[in-house]
Amino acid sequence: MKLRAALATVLFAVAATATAAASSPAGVRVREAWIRWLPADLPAGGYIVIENKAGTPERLVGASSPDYGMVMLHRSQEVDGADVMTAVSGIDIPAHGSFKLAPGGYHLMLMHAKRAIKPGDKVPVILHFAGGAMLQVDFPVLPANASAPPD
Ligand SMILES: [Cu+2]
Repeated sequence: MKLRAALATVLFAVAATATAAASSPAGVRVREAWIRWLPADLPAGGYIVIENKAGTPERLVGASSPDYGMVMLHRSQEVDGADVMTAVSGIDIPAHGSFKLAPGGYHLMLMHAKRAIKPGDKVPVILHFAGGAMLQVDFPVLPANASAPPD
């Protein structure tokens, strides 16, 4: 048990070092990040507005979090009255533009929580961009009935 905990600490330290070494994407700003918490270990949705102040497009190609075993890029669509989610390989943020991940549309799907996460927590999420740039953002965790970003 002790060895296992020590190993986990070492692995986390390695991951943290790798994140710190990666450059963040020039011109990218984020706001209105939040996670909608759901009970019973259900996957949680992550939402955020990504702004691109640069003159070249950016592409979000993935995300990860030390608090979740897996984070995917998803798109929700209504098909025949049912909410259907599909995985997407990337999300384009146009030059001098922005992209909003929001309920009912594109979102981060956070799965396999590694600790008991509850409303009021903050979850660090690392956004991965094409070309290898990364950006860590703290996502506040809101209750299941929340629909707006905290402000
Ligand atoms: Cu989803």
